Amino acid sequence: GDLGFVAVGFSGGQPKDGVDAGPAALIDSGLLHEIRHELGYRIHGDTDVHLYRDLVPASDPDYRGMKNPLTVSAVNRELASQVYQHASQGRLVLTLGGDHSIAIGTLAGSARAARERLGRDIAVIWVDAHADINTPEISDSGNIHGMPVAFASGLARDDKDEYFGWIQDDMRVSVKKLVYIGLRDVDQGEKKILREHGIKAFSMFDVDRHGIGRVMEMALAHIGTDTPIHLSFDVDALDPMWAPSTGTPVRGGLTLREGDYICEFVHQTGQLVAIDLVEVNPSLATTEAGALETIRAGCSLVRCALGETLL
Ligand code: DIR
Ligand code: MN
Ligand code: MN
Ligand code: MN
Repeated sequence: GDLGFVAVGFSGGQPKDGVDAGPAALIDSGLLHEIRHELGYRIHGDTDVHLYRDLVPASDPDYRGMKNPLTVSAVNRELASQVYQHASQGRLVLTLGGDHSIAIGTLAGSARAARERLGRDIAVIWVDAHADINTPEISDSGNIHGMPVAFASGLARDDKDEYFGWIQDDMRVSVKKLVYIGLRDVDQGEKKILREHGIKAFSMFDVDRHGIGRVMEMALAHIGTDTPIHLSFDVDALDPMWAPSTGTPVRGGLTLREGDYICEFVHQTGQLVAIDLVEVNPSLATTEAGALETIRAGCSLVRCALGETLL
């Protein structure tokens, strides 16, 4: 198959340094080599990590409580067009982050391309300990990596282009076709949004109750079997036992095997159009081994989403 590749070394959606080095760490551990030579994909797009330094303004004051709003908006606007270009050529798009704010751009690009090319709305499977659906007004932190689903779906909007006003109707995703898996640290205001919009969410309680196999069947039943799927995977969905080197680890998460299963299952639908793998921060583990484990876990998730472990 043809794979569109984008590596985004970006950390402006949250306060901790180091997540910008995530893509390089994943690439250095051999991920692209495996994708090319073991999985047999043709990789398109440049395999350098994009830092988008030229897009960072001299001054970027808080706006509506958001931190680094001009920077995050500008980087995502550029990223949306890169993802769109890959997707509109029929490539499966793999984006390596970076913090999760980059999903504003990846979702915008893949939503627009799917509408244009396939005449379809994309479904989003968001695998995360967190819901990332804060609007600027309800966010406690002001960190935009806690807001991407709100902007991508239009629950949060701004009419100024430089503050995400560039997100047009055909770039938006519907909360009706959104499914969460792995949630266990959701803010009060976010819970209210999930409830009021009837958003489908499988928390760790549901994973324990039904098992990951049944959860994936229910997730697919919700979005429908013939819908293009964008998988956005925050590595902090995994238990810190498997992925300690991430900005906001939360105990009681998915096992590596459950994470891999989600990716395998989504691959097997044949409907996967885009994958994001985000929040790998190699500098946060307390031990070198912790960083390596997290990178290994991230590579495993990507390989599973690309079909490696299926016979
Ligand atoms: C929190 C944390 N809900 C926030 N979000 C994180 O800042 O909005 N997302 N860590 O991955
Ligand atoms: Mn998270
Ligand atoms: Mn909070
Ligand atoms: Mn996230």
